Order: sequence, then structure tokens, then C-alpha cells
Amino acid sequence: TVYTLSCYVRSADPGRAWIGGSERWRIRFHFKPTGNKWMRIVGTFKTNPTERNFHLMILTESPTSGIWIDDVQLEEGDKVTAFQMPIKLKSGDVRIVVERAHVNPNLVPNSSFEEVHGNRPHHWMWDRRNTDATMTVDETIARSGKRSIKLTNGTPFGAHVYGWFGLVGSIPVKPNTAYTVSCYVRTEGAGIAWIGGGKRWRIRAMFPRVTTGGRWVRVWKSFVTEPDEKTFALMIVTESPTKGIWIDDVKFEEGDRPTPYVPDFEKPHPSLELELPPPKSVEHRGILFMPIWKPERYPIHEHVFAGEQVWLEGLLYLPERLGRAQLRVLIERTDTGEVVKRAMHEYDFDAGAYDVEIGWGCADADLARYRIRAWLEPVASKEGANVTATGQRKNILASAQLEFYLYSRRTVLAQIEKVRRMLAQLDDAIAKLQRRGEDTSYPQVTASIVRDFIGYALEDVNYGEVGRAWDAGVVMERLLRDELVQIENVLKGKA
Ligand SMILES: [Ca+2]
Repeated sequence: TVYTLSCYVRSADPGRAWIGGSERWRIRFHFKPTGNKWMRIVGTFKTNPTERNFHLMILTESPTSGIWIDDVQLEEGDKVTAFQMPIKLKSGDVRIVVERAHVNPNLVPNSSFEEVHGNRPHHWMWDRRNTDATMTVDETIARSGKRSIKLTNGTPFGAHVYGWFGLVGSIPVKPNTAYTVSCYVRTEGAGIAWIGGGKRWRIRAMFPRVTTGGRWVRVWKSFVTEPDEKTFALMIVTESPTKGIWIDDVKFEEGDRPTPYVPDFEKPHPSLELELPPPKSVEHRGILFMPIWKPERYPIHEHVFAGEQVWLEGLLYLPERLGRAQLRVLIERTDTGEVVKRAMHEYDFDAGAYDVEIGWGCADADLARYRIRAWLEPVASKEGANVTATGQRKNILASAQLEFYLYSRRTVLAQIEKVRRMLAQLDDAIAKLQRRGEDTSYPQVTASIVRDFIGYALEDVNYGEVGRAWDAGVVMERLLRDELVQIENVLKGKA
């Protein structure tokens, strides 16, 4: 894939210095003297077939009196575009971004299982093999269209024991090329099951082992075809017991990430989907990781450790040109029903798919469960014309909503502050114990752990590790409370 790297440089005598990186630092774009002006350094390069990450660096290799560098940008394609600042929302701001979606073609026929021949979807095949597994076309549950497929399995996991559902024939692919396989899954626990296949069945996007909570969850996997791989056998395999897995909207596409699923059957309605993207990877103490903290206690679709801003991602699909319309957003608290924020974005919509992003600067939001609703409506001739006498909205073309608990920066800092106050109480209590000649070694250990934690937690908040800071705050509070109760008992002479 071709990428373009750019930055602005100002230096009268940069010496030997460059921006670049990659494997064995093979990409180097050298700085030139710019006098006292800012000049943009631009370079284009192509990644190797096996390259999945780019290690970016700026190196100075000989004397210079100083180099100023700003606005570093890495983008796909061979053209440099204006430098874009990452959007930072002020507390209370709501931003709606609507852009034409990039949608790669889907190489899977009948990918939503809408076309049924007898008791199986056209183009697909089911073989329960050595299991009691079942495959049915379910006409009561669908992510898009009217149908999905449902798999059940009662046979325990064992070597070469599985039920097989797959595409008849295989998908032609190009060697040494990135592809992505994806589908939507809904389950109360899928056991061991996956979508994938290919040579030696090496590609496996595992289905969730735990409940998806009545929601459709997209699973996907990207891979690069082998030098001699010209076809791909696509399949869904169940290897252990499950009461039910529903699958819909399968996609196999070129490229190293899944692009939106767009229905391929006739005349779908306008549709809007919203989802909470998984937390963005953060770099902390030199390690890159995805900050999901204790998912069993804080399921990621229910608890959002947003810190300063939360972004919802969505897809709007319009089968026909719509013209000017408004995408409206309402944020409300589910406990009090209070409307926290409204926002609107007017846009000239053609037929096709649009990426929708909704950002909320929530640094000061209370800890609460929030509902974010978004809907599309035609531009009203006058204010309120789209609302009926009973307050119901009419002419809503598509809508979606999400609910979650939100932990803002303020929420987490307040928890840390609470811990700090309790620590001061503990210090006082320890002093009292010491005056009475009691042993204070245990409470002192607790106090010292908590003192360290406060520093780490503040650092976590600043690095975007909001979930860990919150959870540690809750644990520290419990620890301090137990310790204070014990000391109180000692002081009262009970222990
Ligand atoms: Ca379907």
C-alpha cells in the first residue's frame, strides 16, 4: 500500500537529519536548509507485503544549531493533503461528522441469506458431519433483510469434530494481497465457533464466547494471501456446544480492514446504525495496547471510560438520493430523562453509504447512564413541522440509539479525590494509634499503597487509561474503608 508522510521543518542548518522509519529504517526523507521559513517535507513510500505496522522516527545524525518540526502527518495514498489536527472537543460540545463512506465490494454472494432454496440459503452448504449440530434459516431474527442463519450444536469439542457451513465453490483471490473477512453474530455464547477458512483453514475470526446481549456484533479478521493462494474457501465452523448462534451479513473484501456492510438485496430502506468503537490503542510507558479494563466487570458496550470525549461511529445507508436532510442527535440521561445536549447537521445526501461520527466532549459529565439517539429527517419548511400534535416526530427516515454508562474525566478525578481525603483520614487515625502505642505496621502499608496509587491513577487519566484509574479508585476506596473501620474498632477498644 502506498502512504505519504509529511511534516513541516524550519532550520537554517539541519545537518544530516531525516523523518521516516519502517523496517530497517528503510524510509528516509532528508531535511534541507529552510532559512528561517517553515517548509513542508513530503515523501511517498510503499509498504512491504508483510508490513503491518510503521515505526515512525525523526533522526539527527550530525551537528545542527536547531531544527523545529511540526504537523507530522501520515496518510494513505500518494498525495499529501492539508494537515489535519485531531479533533479535540471542548467540554459540552457535540460534533457530527458526515462523510461519504468508502465501501469495498463484497465478494460473497447471498451474503445476507435472503435467497433461500429449499431449507438452505442459495450458494451456501451445510454439513453437520459428526455432530448433532443444526443449521436453520431463521425468519424471525435478521440484522438486515428478513433472514439470518442459526446454528446450534450439542456435541462436545473433540479432534476433527465440527459442523461446517460454507460457500459453495470458493472466492477467487489475488496472491500476496490483504483481504478481510467479517460477519455479524448474535449469541448467548457461541462456544468455539468462527468464520474464516482459506489454506489450511488458517484464518479464523472467533465468535464471542459470552453473550452479545441481544445485539449484533461484528467479528472480523484481516490477512494477507500466500504467494500461491488464488482461491479462498469461506466457511463458518462450530466446534463445541452452543444453544444458538445467529449469523448475518457476511463480507469478504479486499483490504486490511472491514468496510461497511451494504445490503445487496433489492430495495432496502434507508438505515442508520450506531456503535461504540472499541477503545483506541494508547501508548503508555512505551507499550501500545488497547485499554479495555476488566471487561467481565465493565462490558465494553455498557461502560464507556471516555475521559474527555466519546465518539460514536455509524453508517447511514440510502438506497436513493435524498437531497437536503438533517441528521439530528439527542443526548439524554436515562435516570432523570434530562436532555443533556441536542445537535443537528444538515447535508445534501446522495444515494449510497455515509460514515457518521458523533463526538461529545464529556469531560465534565456526571456518572450516569446516557442514551444517544440519532435520526434522519427531511428539512422542515418551518420549525416543528416534523412534529405531530402529540409531540411524536413524523417523517423519520432512519434512526438509531445507544445506551451506556459514561465515566468522564471529572468522575474519575472525583473518585481519586475521595480516595485522597480518605487517605488523610487514615493518616490521622495512624497518628492516633501511634500516640496510644499501638502497632501501626498494617495500616501504614495500606497508606503507602494508596499514596502510590494516587500518583499512578492521575498518570493513567492523563494517558487515557481512564478505566484502570476508575477501577483502582474503587478498590482503594474499599481498602481504606476497611482499614478505617478496623482502626476505629481498635480505638474504641473493641479489637
Ligand atoms: Ca439477512
